[in-house]
Amino acid sequence: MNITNAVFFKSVSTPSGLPDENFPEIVFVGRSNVGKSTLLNSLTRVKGLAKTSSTPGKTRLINYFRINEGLYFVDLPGYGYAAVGQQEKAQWGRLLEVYIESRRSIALVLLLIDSRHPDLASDREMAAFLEYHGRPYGVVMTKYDKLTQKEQAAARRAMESFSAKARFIVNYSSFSGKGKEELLAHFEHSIG
Ligand SMILES: Nc1nc2c(ncn2[C@@H]2O[C@H](COP(=O)(O)OP(=O)(O)OP(=O)(O)O)[C@@H](O)[C@H]2O)c(=O)[nH]1
Ligand SMILES: [Mg+2]
Repeated sequence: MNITNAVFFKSVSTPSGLPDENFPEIVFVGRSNVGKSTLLNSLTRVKGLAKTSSTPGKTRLINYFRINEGLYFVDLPGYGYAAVGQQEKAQWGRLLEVYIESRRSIALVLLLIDSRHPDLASDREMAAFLEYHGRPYGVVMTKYDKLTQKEQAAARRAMESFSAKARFIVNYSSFSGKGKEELLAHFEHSIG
C-alpha cells in the first residue's frame, strides 16, 4: 500500500462521537509511550500529524485520520499510564472496550509492543482481549533501533511464543524506517 494522502479527521471522547462506519479502520493500540503516534507519522510521512511526546499519556482521545480518502488510521490513548486519575482511567477503559468490542469496521488492530519489554502482563491482556473478541491483529515491535543484537534475538523469541494468533510480527523503527514496507504490505491484505 502506498500512502498518498493523510489528514486529521476528528477526535472522539465518547462512543456516540464515533464517525459512521464508512471506511475500514486500522487501529493503533498499545501502552503509553510505546510509539503509536510516532508510527502513524512515520507511515504517513507527515511529521506532527499525530501529536507525540517523550512524556507518556500524550494522546487522550480517539483520533481519526483519513488515509487515501478511503481508510481510517485510528490513534488511541495508551494503557498502563499510572499518572492518569482513577476516574479518567475507568472512563477511558470503557471507551476502549466498547470501541474494540463493537466497532464492525475495524479491519486490523496494530498491537504495539516495546521491543525492550516484550513480555509485559498488560500487553498479554490486550492480546487476549483482541483474541476473545475475534479482532484481527498484528504485532509491531517498536523502537527496534534501541536494541543490541542480542536483545533483538531475545525479543523475537519472546514474541513468537507470545502471539501465536497474531497475523504478523514486524520489527519496527520509526527513526530508521525499518519494517515500514513490510507493514504497509500487510495493510493491503487486511483492507482487501
Ligand atoms: N528510538 C526510538 N524512539 C521512538 C520510536 N518510536 C517512538 N519513539 C519515541 O517514543 C516516545 C513516545 O512516542 P509516542 O508516539 O508519543 O508514543 P504513544 O504510544 O503515542 O504514547 P501515548 O500517546 O502517550 O499513548 C517519543 O519520545 C518518541 O520519539 C522508535 O522507533 N525509536
Ligand atoms: Mg500517542
